[in-house]
Amino acid sequence: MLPIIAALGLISTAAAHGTVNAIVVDGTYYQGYNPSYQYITPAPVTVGWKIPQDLGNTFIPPDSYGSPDIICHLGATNAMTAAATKGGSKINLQWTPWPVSHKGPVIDYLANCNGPCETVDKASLKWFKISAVGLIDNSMSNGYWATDQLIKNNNTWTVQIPTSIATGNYVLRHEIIGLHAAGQPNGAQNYPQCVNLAITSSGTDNPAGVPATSFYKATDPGIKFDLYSAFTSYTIPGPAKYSGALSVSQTMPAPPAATATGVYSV
Ligand SMILES: *[C@@H]1O[C@H](CO)[C@@H](O)[C@H](O)[C@H]1NC(C)=O
Ligand SMILES: [Cu+2]
Repeated sequence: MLPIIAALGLISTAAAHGTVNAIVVDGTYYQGYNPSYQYITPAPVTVGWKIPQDLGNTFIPPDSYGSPDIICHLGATNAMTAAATKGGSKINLQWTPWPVSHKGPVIDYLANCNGPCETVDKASLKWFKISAVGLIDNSMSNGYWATDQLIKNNNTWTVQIPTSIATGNYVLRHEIIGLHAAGQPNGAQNYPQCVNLAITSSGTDNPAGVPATSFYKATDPGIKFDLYSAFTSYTIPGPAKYSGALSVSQTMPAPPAATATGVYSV
């Protein structure tokens, strides 16, 4: 029996991180990507960027912040379709159960593909920040963080598409940074997840963005951060938020009203 328990222990440790399972756009459900889909023929068509190398359910550490892996996670390749959305749409991102220990900020960026996101070169994407929530208060030990709020709401985070941006095909880069080991050098754990959105909007802004490989440095105060120290504030890393960013209150999501057709569903 013991070896089996030990093996299970290893599996649950490896599975202790997470990925975005699905997104719900204005009530319509779209399956996300799962690394196991590489074994399915024909390959499932998802709005989530493909991360077949992420079978270990891992994270991107600070010494990879200059690598293309920070863009949309480990070895990510383009999603094969997009979810139709509008300026002002609310998007719920459903994570696999997030570990309570992995406290940290939840950050969202958009990048205009200036063409189809299904074929865009990810290195060419310039991102602008549309949402960033970090430490909310000190109501629990080691702080009450965006991740605690996400866990409370069925492991779901809601982001709203700015109404002021121009119509276009965009990639949404949604990210959790786990700070549970971030007091150590190279200890922060970034979990970026990307989905394609075809956004119809009455806005005209094309916010200037920056490549994801320039977002963070290992020494940023929000990256090298001791979660177990007596902190009272937290500085969210990365570029400043776009002026047209909308803030949305995080609530328990309603069940999806419909499932998207033409894309993979489990
Ligand atoms: C809660 O999350 C589970 C797992 O992701 C999902 O199947 C379920 O639909 C979610 N519930 C709501 C109300 O969104
Ligand atoms: Cu983990």
